[in-house]
Amino acid sequence: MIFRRGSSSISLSVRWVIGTFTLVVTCGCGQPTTETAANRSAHQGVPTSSIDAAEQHVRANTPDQPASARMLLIRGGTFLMGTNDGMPYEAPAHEVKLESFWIDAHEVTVAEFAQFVAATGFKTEAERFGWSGVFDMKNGKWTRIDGANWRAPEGHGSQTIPNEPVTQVSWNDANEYARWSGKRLPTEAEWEYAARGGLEGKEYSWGDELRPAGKPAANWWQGTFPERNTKEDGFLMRASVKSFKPNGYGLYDMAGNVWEWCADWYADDYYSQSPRENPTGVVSGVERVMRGGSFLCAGNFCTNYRVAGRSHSTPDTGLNNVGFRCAKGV
Ligand SMILES: [Ca+2]
Ligand SMILES: [Ca+2]
Repeated sequence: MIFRRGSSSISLSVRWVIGTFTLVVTCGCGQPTTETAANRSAHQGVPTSSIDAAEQHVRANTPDQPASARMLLIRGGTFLMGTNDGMPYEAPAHEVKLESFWIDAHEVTVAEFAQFVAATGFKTEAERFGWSGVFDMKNGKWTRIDGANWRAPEGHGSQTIPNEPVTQVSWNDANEYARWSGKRLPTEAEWEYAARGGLEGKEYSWGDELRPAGKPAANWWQGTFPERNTKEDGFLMRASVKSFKPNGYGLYDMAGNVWEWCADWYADDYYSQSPRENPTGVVSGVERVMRGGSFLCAGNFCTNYRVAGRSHSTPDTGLNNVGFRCAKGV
């Protein structure tokens, strides 16, 4: 299925990637998809002192952070990235060594993104295009919806709550937020290292059991996708951040809730060629990495709430199940 985004030639293609339902939105209208002069101007002079102050309350790799802590320090180390027991593009499992870095304890929320917009006047790509991709729960397919954007992720009349993860933000939009807040997007390797939470070779960010103690430990799709969602975890769609227990590093929703953009360009075969130390993805590409799965990931379908799960989409894609969190060097 292909649509075209923009006045006459914008493309939104829906396609199946083995085991993964990926909606790819490609801007074909010639509009700039990177930072505009107006946005650059809007970012000048924005203080980052609030971010610095928040970090002072943060301790390293402990799960008992106060609610006000925004970033956690992940101490560098070596880990086994990927898996040999999953999809071909998740292999080979390979050793990666990372420097220490900071990462947001939870997905960027609607309230946090609203602060960015209020300070800068930023317009997301979905707002500029006038539409975005929404998963039609009734018909079980991705659909172009006019008026869908971060304020109304499912289109006109839909709503958000302040503490849910912001969605309908493209990779380009996420980068603008990160730059404004004095942060950056995490690399894919940083994201997976953080998601594993200090565990080695586990299937999920909390261990090997999908339902530890008999209950879902994250916001994913229970039931048969896309026909039936039993809502065993309590949520049909997005959940407020911190609705489930954090992983061993104190990070919330590293599995499910919403997909999270990473800095890297995506390549199926990257793991067979990536450097051992601080990998940052292939040099160029057409799609950016997304990690963690979302409320749409189901056991009968993609299981991308697994810690090794990977997906990807073009940098101007906006969807109602894709958000992000930020990272920062030490
Ligand atoms: Ca759910
Ligand atoms: Ca997530």
